[in-house]
This record gives sequence, C-alpha cells and structure tokens, in this order.
Amino acid sequence: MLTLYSFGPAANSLKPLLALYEKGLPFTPRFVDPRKFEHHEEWFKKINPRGQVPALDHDGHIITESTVICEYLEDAFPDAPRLRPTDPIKIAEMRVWTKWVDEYFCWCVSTIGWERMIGPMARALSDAEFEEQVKRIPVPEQQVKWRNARKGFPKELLDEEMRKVRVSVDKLEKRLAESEWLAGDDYTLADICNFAIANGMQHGFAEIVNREASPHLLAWIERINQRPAVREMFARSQSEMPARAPAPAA
Ligand SMILES: N[C@@H](CCC(=O)N[C@@H](CS)C(=O)NCC(=O)O)C(=O)O
Repeated sequence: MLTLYSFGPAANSLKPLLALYEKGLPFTPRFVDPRKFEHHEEWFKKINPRGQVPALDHDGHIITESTVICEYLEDAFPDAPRLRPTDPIKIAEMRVWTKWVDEYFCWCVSTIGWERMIGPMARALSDAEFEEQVKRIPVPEQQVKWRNARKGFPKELLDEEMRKVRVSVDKLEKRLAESEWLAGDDYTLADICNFAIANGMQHGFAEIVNREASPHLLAWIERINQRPAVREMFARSQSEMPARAPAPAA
C-alpha cells in the first residue's frame, strides 16, 4: 500500500504526484496542511524527522526526498510505464538534470517564493505565535529561513537569486530548443522534476517565462500540462485536497 504525504500539487510535492499518476499506481493521498503548520507536528515528524514533505509510505517503509521517491517508484514498480531510460548514458543524463534542479534551480525559485508567500504568512503571526512555531521546526537551517522570511530577505540576496532564476530559465530554454524532452527522446524524471519547479513560472515569473522570451520552455510546460496523467492528477488533487493557500516551496 502506498500513501503520499504532501502539500498538494506544487513544488517538491508535485514530483511524486506526477510520477504516481504517470505510472498509474493507486495510492492514498494525505494532505499535510502548511497553513496549520501540520508538517511541524509531532505525528508528522515521526514520519519525516525533518518536518518536510513529500514523504512516501510504502507498506510501512518511509521514503523521503522528492527525487529519491521518484527513483524509488521506478525501482519498486519497474513494470509500470517507465519514467527512466534504460541506456546507462541516458540515465546519467537524466540524473544530471534531476541533480541540477535539486541543487540549483529549486533553491533560487524557492527563495523568491518564500519572500512572496512565507514572509507575509510569518508576519501575520504575533511574535509569541511565531516563536512557538519556530521552536517546532526540527531543521536549524529552516528555522533561520523562517526568521529571514519574516524579516524580509536582503535585497542583494533576492537580486542574486533572481539572477540564478534567469540563468535557469535560459538553460532550460536552450535545451528545449534542441529537444522535445530534457533527457532524450522520452518524457522522464528529468522532465517531471524540473516541471515541478517550472510550472507556474509563466504566471509568477511572467517577465522571463513567456512566449517571446522562452517559447520552448513555455511550450514544454504546456505540453506536460496536457498529458492525460497530469490533467487527471491536477483535477483529482484539487478535489481530494482542501482548498488552500499555495504551499511553501522548498
Ligand atoms: N530536498 C527535499 C526538500 C523538501 C522540502 O523542502 N519541502 C518543502 C515543501 S516543497 C517543505 O516541506 N517546506 C516546509 C519547511 O521546510 O518548513 C525534497 O526534495 O523532498
């Protein structure tokens, strides 16, 4: 039996949701409500001691880390439609893309997301309420991030992160101008993991992700949104998970 703990179809939570639907694997979705700081509650920290989503429970075994969950699903369910190439060279190519999103692309988009979404959420709390929440965050670096978001990130940092967002968009655009999918001829975890971060940038970063500046990236975002599994995932996730504010990005 599979249970996925997630904030719903955005950011890191979106990766395993896309993989599960694409592979047609039945699972129980368990929405963890970021507005109620449910991910910092004791019951959830027993599942993931880092207090972060997503987390997958497979017959009582917990797997964390969004990209690792996607790779795990490939290993555990190899007969379901494949999302990883078979050629070792292509697998390496795919993993360079998933490593890049986890180490670079995700973080610059995340800081801007925290400034825009978490900052106002943190400032809406009283000092005492905020300290109470921060105390429950198990990862010290995340405590620092919450404090910085509440104060507002320094302008130089935001400028640098925006520069990295632009570098990321250029890199994706260049690759997608040459190839329909990121790691070769097929839709793979390289596409899933990058789409999880890129989807929505056509709205939140419309000045750089648009038809004129990044036509191939936009076409790829639209192409993935049109996939039957992706359409079903968004439709079902919306009805299965309560209406909510956007989830905090990484
Ligand atoms: N490296 C982890 C990052 C997980 C992560 O940062 N999750 C975010 C949501 S996208 C989260 O739980 N944020 C809440 C917090 O850190 O307080 C992964 O890829 O799964």
